Amino acid sequence: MTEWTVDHAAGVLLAAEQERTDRGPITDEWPGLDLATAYQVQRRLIDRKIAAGETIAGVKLGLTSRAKQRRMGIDSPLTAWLTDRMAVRPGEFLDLSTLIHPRVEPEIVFVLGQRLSGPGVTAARAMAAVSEVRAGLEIIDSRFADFRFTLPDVVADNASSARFVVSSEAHRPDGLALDLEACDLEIDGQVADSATGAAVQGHPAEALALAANSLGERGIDLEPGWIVLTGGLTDAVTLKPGMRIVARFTHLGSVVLQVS
Ligand code: OOG
Ligand code: MG
Repeated sequence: MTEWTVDHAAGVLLAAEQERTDRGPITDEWPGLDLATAYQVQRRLIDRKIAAGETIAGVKLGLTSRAKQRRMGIDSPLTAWLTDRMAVRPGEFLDLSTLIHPRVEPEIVFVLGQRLSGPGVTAARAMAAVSEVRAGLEIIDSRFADFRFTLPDVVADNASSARFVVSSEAHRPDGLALDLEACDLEIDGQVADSATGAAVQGHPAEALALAANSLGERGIDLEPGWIVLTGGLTDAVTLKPGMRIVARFTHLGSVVLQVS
């Protein structure tokens, strides 16, 4: 019998990512995996990536919209880590053979100009720390078969993080009504889904505050220069070879991903 530990779980998830194989939920084999331990697994996994030369690019929120919560059957938002190795330039081709079963989702992205230390961060304070707002696409790739997982599983798996694209166009936050900001998700020229920023916790600034507060409880600050992905606005779409995906926003501009 396997002795499940934080270290073992991190190793299992890293191996699945490297070998591009999916597996059953960890909680099937380790029912004792609770949320706090799952965040330790997530941290261990990132520490191993850092030891292997990756650097932290920022953080992401997951399951902040009803569309995502409904689809995944989990109604609590979570946080996870982004590294430099996950960044894909806008318009760059994504090679599907490097991933397991990737899906894409449009997101509103913040770049931080100031440190944010929770708990106690309000949406207004969070927004004041933002230097830029950008359009984004996140490519998620659960290490669990069929994206079937419980909350501790998906937390341990760094919230299915795989790749992300951030628009080169940047906007100052003042004057933007991000709850009203609309986004069409276009697949090969057809609008597949659409939403407004209000889909994410009522306002993306609430999602940023949530990240600052939940990381703050674990003694982690959000650092200047970090990117924050505020969570999928719509349900995610499965990527297929040759697809061209555009997240087209009303004021933030567009961001494109090409699949090879
Ligand atoms: C979990 C990751 C969720 C989001 O933006 O809601 C996420 C998943 O759906 O596999 O990235
Ligand atoms: Mg996401």
